[in-house]
Amino acid sequence: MKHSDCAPIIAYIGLGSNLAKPVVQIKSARIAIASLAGVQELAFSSLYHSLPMGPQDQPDYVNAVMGVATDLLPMELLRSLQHIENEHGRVRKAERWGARTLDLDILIYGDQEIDLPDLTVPHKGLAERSFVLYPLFEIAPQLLVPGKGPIADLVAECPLSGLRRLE
Ligand code: ROI
Repeated sequence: MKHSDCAPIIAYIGLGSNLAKPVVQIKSARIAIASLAGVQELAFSSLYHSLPMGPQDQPDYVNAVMGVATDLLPMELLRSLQHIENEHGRVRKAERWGARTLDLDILIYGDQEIDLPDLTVPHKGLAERSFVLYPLFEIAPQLLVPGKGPIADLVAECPLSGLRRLE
């Protein structure tokens, strides 16, 4: 759906997977996101290998960040991303921070700070998560993270914690 006559918003989406061939999941999700009506891909980071944050008895992750221009409202974008997660066999388990085939998070939505029951933007864990910050910095080195400041400053304060680029 297109909202009013507003210019498209630049948004950044975090992608993560640690089940069922994570690289395949991430590449397939990229195509699905770019195919959404009202979403246009602007940039896609390298793929990164990362150690699990949270419970350690789960496989390592593959992470990436995608930049898009979108006409979708934040909740429309969220619902579309959740639909793609479900199509990729995502099963929501009771365990917090467990393994997942595909996780799609809205990291940034223009310059907006959003605090809704189902959606917090910028993403809550952004500043502490190397697997989000470094790929985001790769594709948007000049970004100002709403409420938090320049991405370069956040990266400088965030240890790599085992993150490495794939390929
Ligand atoms: N850990 C890593 N390395 N990458 C993720 O994408 C990721 N996603 C999560 C939790 C379970 C917090 N840990 C993660 O949701």
